[in-house]
Amino acid sequence: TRDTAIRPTPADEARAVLKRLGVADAVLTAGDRIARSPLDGAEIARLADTSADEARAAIGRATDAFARWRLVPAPERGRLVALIGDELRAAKEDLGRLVTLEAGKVPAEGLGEVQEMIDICDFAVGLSRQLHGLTIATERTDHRMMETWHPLGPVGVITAFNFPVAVWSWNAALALVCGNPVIWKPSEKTLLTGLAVTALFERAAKRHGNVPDGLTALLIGGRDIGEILVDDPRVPLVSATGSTAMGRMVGPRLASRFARSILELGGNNAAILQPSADLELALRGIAFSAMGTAGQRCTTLRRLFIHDSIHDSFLPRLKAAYASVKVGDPREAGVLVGPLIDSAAGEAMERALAAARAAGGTVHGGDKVEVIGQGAYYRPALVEMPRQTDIVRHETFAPILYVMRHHDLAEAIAAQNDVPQGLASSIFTNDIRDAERFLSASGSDCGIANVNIGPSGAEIGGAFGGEKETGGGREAGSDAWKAYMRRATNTINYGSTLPLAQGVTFDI
Ligand code: UN1
Repeated sequence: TRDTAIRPTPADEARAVLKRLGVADAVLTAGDRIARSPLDGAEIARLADTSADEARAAIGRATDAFARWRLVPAPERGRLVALIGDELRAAKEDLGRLVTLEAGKVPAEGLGEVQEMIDICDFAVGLSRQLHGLTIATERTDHRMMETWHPLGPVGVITAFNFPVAVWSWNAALALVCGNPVIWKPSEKTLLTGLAVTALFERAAKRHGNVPDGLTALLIGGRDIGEILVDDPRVPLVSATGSTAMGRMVGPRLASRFARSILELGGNNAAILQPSADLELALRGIAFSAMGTAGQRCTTLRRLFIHDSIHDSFLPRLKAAYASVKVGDPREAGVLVGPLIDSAAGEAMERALAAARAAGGTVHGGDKVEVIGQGAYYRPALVEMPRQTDIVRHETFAPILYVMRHHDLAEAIAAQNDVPQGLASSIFTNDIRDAERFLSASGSDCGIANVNIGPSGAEIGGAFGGEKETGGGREAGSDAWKAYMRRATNTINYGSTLPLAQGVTFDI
């Protein structure tokens, strides 16, 4: 369009934004790891990998930083996170734009991701005065029993391309107020946002004035560098977001050295549409959850179960929404669906659609669209499936929504739960029995279960994560902070006798 003709290339724009965010030009030509924009597939920078020795040295510095940071009072640690929040507010526009240029999100979602970072910083600052344990009634006279939460140690954070900065912040904001250093290995596909966030952290640390050297580190590299974090005994917790395949590698290795893990892996999120639903509201909720972020959220809606009685009237409305959504350069006004992260993601989408067709599915949309350069742009696909076949039970990280019919709620809940993943789920209904059934012990088996909103777009105030192959971890709000601390149970005897628990006697 005319609009694109006068626009700078994504690479030029990204370099200008990086400069404003404080990333030195020299860093962008320091090595041969290529950073690309999904908007056109073109190269933005060539970065230097972190060597294995450098990664181990960073873990060493974090270990030293831990010895100091754990002694800093928690609210004073919170002051650092407040300053990170300030820096994020000031840089919101630029960092949001960089998310658009490096991850392909439309501007509202790029900015939304930075807002999510600001929100978790605010949450963590409040938390820095609320890291409290319980006082528990003891069975013994003149005794007191309580629990104390202590800092844990350096936390490894492995993040995915689709939320290149927010997921770091969920982990880092909590870890830092909890007294822990943070060593971050971002996705190889989104290293530039990692560099920008690191520059922003360094400004906040300088303003704080009491931040030990090595409190945070950024590791640039592939799987080998992630493995160093996973295997190093000085790292007691690794929080990893990504594929189930990655989790299968990381989880057992952490377990074998008795380290903790927070795993946020695949999702295969569903919505159940009941006859009593507000269909206008449901249509919007489904459209956003299924097509937003080009289907590349862990929480993206991938399966829709429509009640038989409304199926034939609702489906045409959904098809119309799919046909009208604008796919293109996310910088262009009105575009709601940007590119997939790379051509491999596009090929995976094509393969999934072929498998769906082979299994009896009818595919609407899903065609490749030429936009700029080598960008992997696809129209979102709506796929009518006769039943929940293997491809439906598999997570394809692309905008594909499988639609199926159901006759009653029990059948729909059983189908929704009959997948290996357990992240997010939702029901659209105005019937209180349906809603409560869905939320009950015999309802959705997911970590997130919503009523009258889609499965994606969670606020940070709740604990985020899911069950089964999703990995079981919880991040962000509620009491997720407890995973980043070590709990000590303390029993104090302030009397002059020594009563033993359970009435045991031991007279010497
Ligand atoms: C993810 O896709 O990795 O609920 C996280 C949401 C966002 C986070 C998604 N707040 O969609």
